[in-house]
Amino acid sequence: MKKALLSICLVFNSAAFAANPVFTADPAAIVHQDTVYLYTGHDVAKDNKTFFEMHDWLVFSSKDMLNWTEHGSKLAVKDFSWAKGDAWASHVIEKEGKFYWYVTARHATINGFAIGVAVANSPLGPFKDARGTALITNDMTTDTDIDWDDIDPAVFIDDDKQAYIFWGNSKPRYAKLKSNMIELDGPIHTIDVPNFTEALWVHKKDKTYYLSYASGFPEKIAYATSDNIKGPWKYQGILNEVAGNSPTNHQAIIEFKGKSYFIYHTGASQNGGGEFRRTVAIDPLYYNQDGTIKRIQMTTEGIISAQ
Ligand code: FUB
Repeated sequence: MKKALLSICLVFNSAAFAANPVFTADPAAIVHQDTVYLYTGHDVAKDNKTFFEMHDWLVFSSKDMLNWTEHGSKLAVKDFSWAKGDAWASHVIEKEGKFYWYVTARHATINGFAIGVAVANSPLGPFKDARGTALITNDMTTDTDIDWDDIDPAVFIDDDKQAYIFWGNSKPRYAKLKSNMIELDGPIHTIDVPNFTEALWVHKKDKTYYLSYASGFPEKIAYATSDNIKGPWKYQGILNEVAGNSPTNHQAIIEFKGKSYFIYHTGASQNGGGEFRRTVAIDPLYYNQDGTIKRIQMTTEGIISAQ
C-alpha cells in the first residue's frame, strides 16, 4: 500500500481507492507482536443513503502507524447464523493466544440488536462464531424503550485476568465474562456517567481506569476515570469534539511503542464522505501529568512520522 504522509483516511482513500473508496467506521485496535491490528466497520459506499448500510467488518495492520496493509473483510453478519443484518461496532481482544471478536448485529428472531462473539487463533482469522448464539440479546435488558440499546461491545481484561464486557446505547452497562470469554459471569450492571449515548471504550494507564464514550448527539467523545474497574467513575469532560461531517463518533485508544493514539471516524472524506460514508482517522493522544487526557486535536495530517 502507498506510503502515507497524511492521515490514515488518506491511506484508505488515496488515489488508488478514489474510484472505489473504502469507507470505514467504528474502529477497534489491538497491539500484537509489534503490530497494530485495526478492526473497523464498513459503510457501503452507495450514494443517497439515509441510514447505515453495513454487512461486514474489515481488518488493517501496521508496524509503524504510518504504512497500512489492508486485509479486507474478515467477518460478516452472515457468519453468525442467529443474525440478520447491521454489522455495527465491534471490538477485538486477545487472551491466551486466541483472538475474540465481539460484534453488534441485528438478531434474526429476538427483537432488536444483539452482541455476538467470534474466535480465531490469529488476529487475521479465520474467525468463527464462538457460540452459535448471541451473547447478549435485547430481552436481557428490558429497562429502556429502544431496541438498539445492546450495541457497541468493548472488552477489557484487568491485571488479575478477569475480563469485563462493556456495551450499550442510552444506558452504559457492563458484566463480567467467564474465563472462556464467551459467557457472561453474573449480573449486568449499569454505569453512572453523564450524557451517555454509545461507543464505550475502557483502557488502563498506570493505576487509572479510563472509560471513554460518545456523549450527546451529534456525538462528542467524553471520558471518566476511576481507580476501580467497577467504578464509581469521575467525569473528566470532553476528549474529542464532534468529528467533521459525522454526527456519530466512535473511538479506540491504544498505546504502541511508547506513544498513545486516538483512533476514531469522521465523515470528512473528500471522496464523498458523510454520515453514512465514514472514514477512520488517527491522531496522537497525550496525557497530562495528573493523568487526565489533553483534548484531541483532530487533523487532516494524522500520524506524520513512523514509529
Ligand atoms: O456504525 C453504526 C453505529 O454508529 C455504531 O454501532 C455506533 O457506535 C455509531 O458509530
